[in-house]
Amino acid sequence: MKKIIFPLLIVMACLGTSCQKNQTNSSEESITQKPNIIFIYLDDLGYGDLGVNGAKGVETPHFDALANGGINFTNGYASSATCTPSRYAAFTGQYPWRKNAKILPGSAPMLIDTTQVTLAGMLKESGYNTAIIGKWHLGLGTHDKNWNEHIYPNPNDVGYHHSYIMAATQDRVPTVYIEDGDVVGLDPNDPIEIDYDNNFPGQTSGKENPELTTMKWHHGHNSSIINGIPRIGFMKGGKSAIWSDVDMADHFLGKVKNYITEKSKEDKPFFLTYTMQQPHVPRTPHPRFVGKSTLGPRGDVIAEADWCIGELMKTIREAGIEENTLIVLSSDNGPVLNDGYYDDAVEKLGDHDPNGGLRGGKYSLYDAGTHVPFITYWKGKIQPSTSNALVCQMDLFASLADLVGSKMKSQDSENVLPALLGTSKEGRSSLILEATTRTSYRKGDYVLMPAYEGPKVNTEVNIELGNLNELALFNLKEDPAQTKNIAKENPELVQQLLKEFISKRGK
Ligand code: NG6
Ligand code: CA
Repeated sequence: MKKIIFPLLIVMACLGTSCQKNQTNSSEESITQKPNIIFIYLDDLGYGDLGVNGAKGVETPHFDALANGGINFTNGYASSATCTPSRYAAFTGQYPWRKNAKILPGSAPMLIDTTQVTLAGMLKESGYNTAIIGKWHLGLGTHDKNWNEHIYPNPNDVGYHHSYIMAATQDRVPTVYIEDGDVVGLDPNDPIEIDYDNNFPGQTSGKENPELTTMKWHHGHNSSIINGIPRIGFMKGGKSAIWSDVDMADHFLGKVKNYITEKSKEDKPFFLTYTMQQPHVPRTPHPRFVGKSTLGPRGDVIAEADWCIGELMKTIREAGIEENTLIVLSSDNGPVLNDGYYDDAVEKLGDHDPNGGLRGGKYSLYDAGTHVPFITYWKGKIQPSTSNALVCQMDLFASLADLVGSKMKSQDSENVLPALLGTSKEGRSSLILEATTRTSYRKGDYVLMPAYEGPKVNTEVNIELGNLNELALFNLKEDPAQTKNIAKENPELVQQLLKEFISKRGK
């Protein structure tokens, strides 16, 4: 891979005040400048949820434009079938099971150690402005943090210059935005208190006061009621800081647009992590998106997310940086329909298949748990194509390090930059995948799934978990729906894969 250089000439050319600093003025510049990088990370978006991957009942023209104008990966993976572990891997380049990463409550302390290498930190050290806007869900501060004071550590202590986030998920307290470690809009006379075990005396809850809710809980989600929505965890106070659910997409998008517009004027390139909340529960489309799909709120928030991506692209074009910006888009885990609220996701599904033909879903060790939309886009640099290269979000660290000429390394991240830029169809040769602490081993077209105890189906969400009675081998190319266990016919291959898996997994 040719190293990207930043010639003195361009640096000098950009020293003049009238220079549009970060813009691409010539094709020569576009290959010599370090590009801006935007990582768009959806929450629970399935492989089949995009028009380009076969979605029905929801149109996704802006997602599709990125996929059709860039590379649409048919073997793109999150490291895990749930959020916190996948984000941990994507942001650090390390397998999440090394850290025992699991879905965190909103009160959890920061999972990433401040001494750890991170993707954002590597890019910061390589001269980038770095920011995260959207969902975090990797813990904040310490165990005994006080939400009414500056929270340390926060994303700014693990590589980001700027952060504007929600702490965990839209369904978890605290339901407030946090900017650079401080709750936004907090009235000191109405302090926030958070408890994940016990309610505060005199406060209502979804469990005891279902009549006060405007969105009904199906399982879990019966603690504090905020904006009519019963949440996970109890929260008291902080009224002036509480977010508006239906405005969340616009709110984060506004921050994203401002960031892009401002930073595109600076000498430095920027790395923006835009972690969108859709289509995770509670699905609260802005009223102008209600009914945009035939799928109910789940489809409507996908349409809303699609519109946001269109707005982001418009902002990039207006800033004149489209040819100098690499966009990577993916999702933190596979899809789920009923994830705890009655919101018609099941009833209005019609013939839409969020899994895109894959088996399982969120929480599952089957393929749909981790096999997600994965797109790279860079106008003028990436030739439109589809790629079956095996790539994982965890590989962003090593790949982008190569792109920007950084020598930093992270334990499990592999350099798949040629695949991400489309100059090669080769990705990684193998990958360990994780679902709620269980792991499987992907190698080439095969996946080896060990036997695990536990329920076959999570009946609340109606997803097959991939707890098999006996070890299984599937050929995902020939059998993407994992219907035929071919372990018995391939004893040597099984032995070989098992050996590799055990040596890499360490058990
Ligand atoms: C589960 C929640 C689910 C969702 C998930 C996290 C219940 C019963 N279910 O525990 O609704 O919030 O955690 O999703 O509480 S993730 O995409 O952030 O991993
Ligand atoms: Ca998720």
